[in-house]
Formats: sequence, structure tokens, C-alpha cells
Amino acid sequence: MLCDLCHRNEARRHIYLFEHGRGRKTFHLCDPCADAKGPEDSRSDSNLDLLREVQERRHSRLAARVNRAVFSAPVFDIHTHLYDPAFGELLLWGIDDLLTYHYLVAEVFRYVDMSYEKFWQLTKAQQADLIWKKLFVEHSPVSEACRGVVTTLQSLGCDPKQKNLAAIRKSLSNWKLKNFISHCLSEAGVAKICMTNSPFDDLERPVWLRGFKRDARFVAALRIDPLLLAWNDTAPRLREWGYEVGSDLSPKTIREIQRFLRDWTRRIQAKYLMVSLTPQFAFPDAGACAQLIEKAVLPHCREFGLPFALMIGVRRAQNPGLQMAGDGMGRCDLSALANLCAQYPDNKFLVTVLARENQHELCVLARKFRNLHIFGCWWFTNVPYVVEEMTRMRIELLGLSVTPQHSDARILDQLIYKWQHSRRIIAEVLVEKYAALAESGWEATPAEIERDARELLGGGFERFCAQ
Ligand code: FIX
Ligand code: ZN
Repeated sequence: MLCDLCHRNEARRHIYLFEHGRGRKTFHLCDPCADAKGPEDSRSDSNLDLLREVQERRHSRLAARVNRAVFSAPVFDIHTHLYDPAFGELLLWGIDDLLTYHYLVAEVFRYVDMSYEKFWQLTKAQQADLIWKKLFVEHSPVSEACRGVVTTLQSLGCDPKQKNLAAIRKSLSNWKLKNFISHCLSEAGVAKICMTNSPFDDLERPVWLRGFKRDARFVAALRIDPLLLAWNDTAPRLREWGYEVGSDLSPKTIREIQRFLRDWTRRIQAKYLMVSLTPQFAFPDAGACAQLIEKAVLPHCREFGLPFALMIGVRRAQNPGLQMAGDGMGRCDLSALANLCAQYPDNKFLVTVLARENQHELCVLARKFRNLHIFGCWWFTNVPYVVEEMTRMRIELLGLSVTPQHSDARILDQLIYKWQHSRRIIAEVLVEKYAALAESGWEATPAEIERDARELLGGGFERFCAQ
């Protein structure tokens, strides 16, 4: 055992101290440290000072160890809106895309009275100029989305404080996409990325149908919102593509929907199927969404052994003028999810919910149902204050059997800040947990800490998918 103070020499002196209200503490010193700092009287004040010093050193060693483990564990980013580079312009990257992220569009309208129509008529570069001026020059960029831009620029070697967007554009203009992808992934420590792949997207579908050589870092997830949320509009499209569906959900229609799901699951090699749902989502229910889930989606997921991801709580187009920035949120009734988990134990559910008020109940549900894996601090919950609270609550209730974060990145560059910020909070919470554990008499070894970090950053998700 190494000396608690210098952490270099073998500890040969074991000192006990009774700390009022906190039980007996033991610490271990080598001969030179004990001679220099060791107690003469086990109840003296200097003894308490020594205990504090030992505890501080233990804590900073633990923090360094945990940070190393969390920052070096490879991430499997299980939900993003990024694309394999074969999709060309669908993969967004670069400073103007970074600044026109819909989180920042929502924020700029807090400071301008320009009409929405006028804003949308501006070019992307003009929108970026306005956002830069209002959110970074005229105000300090303290919001999480703004700070994200600062972290990213800093890590790309630009000084964001120079406040000169033209100079920033110039200094980033030499990047080539191929190198930039590798650079962002490596800066973020991301090994794999789940895309969001919609057969209903007219720009995306032809690329899949043509076929292309896959980049192994980009994993597909089959997104089926139009199928579940707008059946009346989607049925004619399926017919157009050769699937013999009626408008009703007859057994033949269901078989054809399953053929569609099978074709696309195979075509894109989907890791899971996914949908985002309103706060009103109910299950069981007579509406098309619940009927389609029950009759088509869940049997399909069982057949392929794939999880079904539900992202619950979004109110689309709460303010339509803001376009994508106009989506809102609401609390949902999680008994729908409880019913799904209980009635379909052979299905696996990956779930994130948008309302802070739903997070505790979601954790408790995951304690009841092992076919439920919780992931991410989604969208409006992805702010440090809430991320910290959710991460702590999840680990306290579920141990390491959660995936605390996904990036939801829409612009490649965002991987850098989203993972830097998230890892910092995950590490902070883990330090607190391991310190408390050590205080109770269990000191996690470096190997155990590394194992746990890998589990949280993607290992647990992979295991859940493989079950
Ligand atoms: O439904 C989703 O996948 C959401 O994440 C998006 O629709 C949303 O616009 C977003 O980017 C949130 O971070
Ligand atoms: Zn998303």
C-alpha cells in the first residue's frame, strides 16, 4: 500500500483517528512522511490537520483518475442528426451552420424584433452574422448553446474573444471535410455515431436506394415518425413505393408495413428503430400511432432483436414562425411507457424524456423493467444544471445501467463541445460517488473506474442492444 501523502513510498505506519460523527478513519504513511508530519498524540489538532491533508490528497488523486477515465473512454454517441459523408450536404459542418443551430436561432429572437419572415429570407451567412452580433458581441455568451460555440472555436484553435466573425471564418476555411470529420471525432473522443435515418426524407432516401460504401463510424437508426404520427399522409407514399397498404390497418396493411420496415432495416442495417412523441402519447390506445406500434413495430423489433427508441415530450411547432426552433415541450404520462414495458417483455425500449418533471419517474420505471434503457439529457434538459441533477439521480437509482448522454449534434463541430461539457459533468458526479463509496469503505481501483466509464459512455448501450 502506498503512502497516503506522498503516494510514492510503501506505507508502514497505520494511524487511526476517531472523527466525531463520522466514525474511525485510518490512514497510512511511509516512514519519512510519518516522521515529518505524523501525530505525536492521536487526539491533537495537528492530527486533524493531517487527516484533512490526507483526505484532500486522496480526493485530488481520485478526481484525476476519474477524469482520465471519463475523458479517455471512447464514446458511442447513440443519437445525433449527423450523416455519413456519403450523404453530401446533409452532413452539416462549419462556422455558419454552427451559428445557425436552431438552439441559437431561438435565443437570438430574445434580442431582435425583426420579423420571422425577414430572418428566414436572409442567407445562412447573414443569419450567422446577426446571431454572432446579438449573442456574442452585444451580450456575453453565457447560455449553454452559446458557450458550446466558444468551447468549439477554442478547441479548433480560434480565439473566440477576438469577436471578429470574418477572421474566424477565414481561419477555419482551410479544413477539408474528410480531415475535419476525423479531427472532430478525435477531439470529442467519439468512436461511433448513430445517425437519424428517415426513409421519408426526400434528400436522404435516394442515397440509400443508390447505395454507397459505408463509413464504419456512422451507424444507422431507422426513424419512423411519419409512419406513426401521420399515417393518413404516409399510406399513399408507401403505396407509391410498391407496398400494398390500405388506409385502414387491416392484417394485409400491417403485413405490408412490416415488409417496408424489414426492407429498410436491412438496407440501412439499423441499430434500432426510433420515434419522437408528443406529451400526449398514450398506450394502449385506439389511435393509429399506438395501433401501429403494437401491430407492426414491436413484432418487427422482436423479429430483428432491435430496440425501439422512444423520445417523449416534444410539442412540435409550438411557435411555427421559428421553424425548427419553434418546437416546445411538455410533461408526459409515463404510464404509457410502463404499459409497453410490462406488456412486451421481449421488446427492448431505449427511452429519453424531455420534461425535467418526468425524470425521476422514468428512473423508477427502469428499476422495474430491465427491458428499459434510459439515455441522454435531451434538448432542453441538456443544460449543465439539469444534466448534473439527472446524472446524479440516475446513477443513484440505477447504478451504471444507463447511458447518461447522447449529443443530438446536428452540426459535426458540435461533437467537440457537447462531449467536452457532458464528460466534465459525468466525471464530477462519478468523483462524488466514488468518494462517498470510499468513505463507506470501498475504494474503487483505477481499472474498475475505467471499466465503469466505458460502460456509461457506450458499453452499456451496446450490451443492451446485444441482449
Ligand atoms: O426529435 C429529435 O430527434 C430531436 O432531437 C430534434 O427534433 C430536435 O430538433 C433537436 O435537435 C434536439 O436537440
Ligand atoms: Zn434528435
